[in-house]
Amino acid sequence: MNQQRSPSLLPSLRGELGDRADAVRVAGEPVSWATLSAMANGTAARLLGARAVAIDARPTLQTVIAVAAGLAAGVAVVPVPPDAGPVERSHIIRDSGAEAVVGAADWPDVALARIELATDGSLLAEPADDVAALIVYTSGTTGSPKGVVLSRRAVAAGLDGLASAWQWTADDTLVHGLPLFHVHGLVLGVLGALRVGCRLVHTGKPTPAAYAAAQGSLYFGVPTVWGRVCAEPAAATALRSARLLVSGSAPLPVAVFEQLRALTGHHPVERYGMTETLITLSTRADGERRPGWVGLPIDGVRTRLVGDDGSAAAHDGDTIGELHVAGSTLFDGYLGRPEATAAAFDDQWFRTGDAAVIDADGFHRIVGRQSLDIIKTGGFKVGAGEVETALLSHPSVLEAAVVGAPDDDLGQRIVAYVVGSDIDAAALIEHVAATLSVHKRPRDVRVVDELPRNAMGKVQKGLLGR
Ligand code: MCA
Ligand code: AMP
Repeated sequence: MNQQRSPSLLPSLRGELGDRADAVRVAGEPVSWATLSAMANGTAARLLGARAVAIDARPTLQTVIAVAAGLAAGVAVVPVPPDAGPVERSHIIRDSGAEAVVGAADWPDVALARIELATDGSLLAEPADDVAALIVYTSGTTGSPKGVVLSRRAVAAGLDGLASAWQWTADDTLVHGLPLFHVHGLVLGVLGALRVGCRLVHTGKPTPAAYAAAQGSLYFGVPTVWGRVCAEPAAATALRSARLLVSGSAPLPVAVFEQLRALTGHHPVERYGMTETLITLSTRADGERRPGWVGLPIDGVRTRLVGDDGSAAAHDGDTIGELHVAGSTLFDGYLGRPEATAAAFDDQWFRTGDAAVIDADGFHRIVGRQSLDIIKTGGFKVGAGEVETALLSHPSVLEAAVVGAPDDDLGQRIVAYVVGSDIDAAALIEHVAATLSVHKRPRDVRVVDELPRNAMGKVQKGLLGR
């Protein structure tokens, strides 16, 4: 399958697959490939030569056109979360070096040139493979989010590997409603459809009712979405006619896997990845789908398991090691942070920070994160450090420690332990939502007299009740 792929990143937008009416539909708004291509290329002509452009990544057709425009121009696209508060937004815009905003953006505090979407234009030359396609911001344990530079080559390789694993073809109709500022919703969920040449229905929000109504063949969701689908059996049973249900971005609880199987008749495919590596592991459409396991490396990816002492951990299904990945889907580095990039690699191997096991058949299971300071909530990665910094910027907070607590719906929910005076929990939650973004807000605030610290003064998060 790979050998037959076009050298273009998005053949559907270069007229290589003919045209398709209603090819892309976002929140009810349809567009054909020909119109999308004309608008994207017309807009691209206004971007040529820019280093990077920002996009207010709302779940709209305009976002898809703006992203396609950046790609057509060979200008790195920086998707900004639409709910980002001023601190997070200005960090992303400054750090990325974005020189303009493409399309509508309600950012009163941002002094960047605005580039309107064009209504028409002709095809520009295909940019080279090694040009950056996207700069996606991702949280670490401490500090502000880092810009992950993803090349066109990595995006193409990652999508081709998934097309092969999932038998994803132009005959599919892909349905999802995931955010357009992360790899899952944007790279897999939009660029994937445009590369494979299948129809895309983006439901605006990933609600069970919208998934049921869309009548797709291929569905993407994070575990929170799948848990909510199962909680509405009428919606779940409507997915029986689908071909493949895919889960990723966080561990799919075995109970949700079993409920999905019972209600939809499908064993969901589970896949694993990171912003930095794109998707590296997946169960396959034509292979075993084992609850709790994320399968095998996709084409072009290699993995290894490294024990605490740096030696290779056994592939016996039990021995836990840190998962390292290498191959064609990896990012180019963290923008402007050579030390952080160097620290993330051991030679060609990217250290994922995830603990995993591999069995004798090469099947992988993700056991958890190595750091307590990375929280996955609703499929969003949030660094404890950035939330603590936001909390400490509130005048009533003297000390703060943030942890992830198990949550049936979100996987983990953000819990903040704070020391201070006259603490109003609701106001603190709102403060984080407005400063960073809504999904980074704590769901619980617990006021304590002091934080547990070791002799060095470091907070012992393991001792904080969950
Ligand atoms: C609540 N709301 C607020 C506040 N509190 N608004 C302003 N201020 C507040 N303090 C509003 C929200 O805006 C929203 O409104 C509504 O309340 C619900 O918010 P919330 O409860 O936070 O959302 P949710 O319904 O619980 O969201 C669940 C979700 C979401 C839809 C599953 O977590 C989600 O979209 N997750 C996907 C994450 C993802 O794509 N991750 C990929 C990254 P309204 O509804 O009106 O807007 S990982 C990745 O890319 C790697 C490579 C991978 O492996 O895939
Ligand atoms: P992000 O940086 O937002 O791309 O999130 C990447 C992280 O999400 C990984 O390092 C894992 O911790 C987690 N993750 C993604 N997919 C899965 C999965 N299928 N199972 C368990 N964890 C996952």
